[in-house]
Amino acid sequence: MGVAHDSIADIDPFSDEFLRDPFPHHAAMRDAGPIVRLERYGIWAVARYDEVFRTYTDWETFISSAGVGITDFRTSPPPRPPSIILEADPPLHTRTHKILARALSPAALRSFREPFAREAEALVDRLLERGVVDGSRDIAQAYPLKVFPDAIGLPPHGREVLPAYGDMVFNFFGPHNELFTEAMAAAPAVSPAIMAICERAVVSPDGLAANVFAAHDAGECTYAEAGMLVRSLLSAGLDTTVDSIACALVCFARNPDQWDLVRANPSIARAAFDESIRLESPVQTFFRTAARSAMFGDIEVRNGEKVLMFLASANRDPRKWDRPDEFDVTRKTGAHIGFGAGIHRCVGEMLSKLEGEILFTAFARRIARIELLDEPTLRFNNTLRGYSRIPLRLHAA
Ligand code: OVV
Repeated sequence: MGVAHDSIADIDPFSDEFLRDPFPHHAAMRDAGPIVRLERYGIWAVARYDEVFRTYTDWETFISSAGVGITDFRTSPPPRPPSIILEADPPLHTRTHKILARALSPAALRSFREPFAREAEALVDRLLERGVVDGSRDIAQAYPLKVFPDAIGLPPHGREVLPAYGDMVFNFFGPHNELFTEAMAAAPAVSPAIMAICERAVVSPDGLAANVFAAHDAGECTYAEAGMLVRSLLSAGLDTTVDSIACALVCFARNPDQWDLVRANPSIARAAFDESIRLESPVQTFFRTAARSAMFGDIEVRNGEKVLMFLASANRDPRKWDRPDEFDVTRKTGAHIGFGAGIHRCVGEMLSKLEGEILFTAFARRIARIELLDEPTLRFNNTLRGYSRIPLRLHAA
């Protein structure tokens, strides 16, 4: 499984060659030590489960306020105002996280079960009528692009910029390569359009955005901060879920025995969705910046240095997982790091899982087989793993 590298130091985790099949490269980095130096970018990288977990949870040493991409905000200012939750440390992070955690609480999400299920049933009707579909466009994009902006309470107009915005945000965390440049070309058109739909006047009074603006009414943040937090929902919540659903479809198609288990017991649809997130890690990486010296074995990371965390590699570390490369819908996935860990663990996790659960429960009841008609096409991104095309034939149950 391992690939030979003349030198681990030469690895470029943002190259097409790496992104096409990152997993053997992850194994090589894990085997090389608890932390490795990637000379091309002058950064450190952690690829083992324990070290990714440590870097995530020791937020006082490994800070987010200098950016969670390769760029250090302290020396090179970001192209968009920093996120006040993702790119923030306590005490600011503590305050903003509380606001979004409440806006997205299980109680707040409960009311979405019914509309999400209705959309899932209607989608399955349309899919089965056609039989042959593109799982990327017709399922992975179509479903979240409808239910997520509805849940936020976005107006119907303006939503079309959301995919290009996500592409921009997640490519931005990487180096200034072609992926970065191409995605950023959309910024002048997309960024103002995004800001325009983060205004209280345009969102519905009963969506998740309204919950965030209610925190402003309660004196917990300024109006501008509430708008910034709505922007965070739009940045973080759509592409990630699109790619999660795409990855799950590919897992189910490649492992029909596992899909049969879900069909036999649709109540495991949510767990199966989570296992596909462990295996594929739609969010592959994030960076931290050392705010003080830290030791990994006998290697010192110095104040100011960037550390790249390979979530995807932690999720397949054989030091942590039994049969790590196998898709097993009965696996206990609770410890996976696909949603992060510690104070920066995904605040929208429950919303994402609700979308996956409801969509794949509807699939499990009505679709006997998810057949891959041809190799799916990966969509390269500096942070995300997803697919631009998944040719499928869906067989009715
Ligand atoms: C987790 C995440 C990803 C991308 C953007 C943001 C958060 C944000 O807060 O803007």
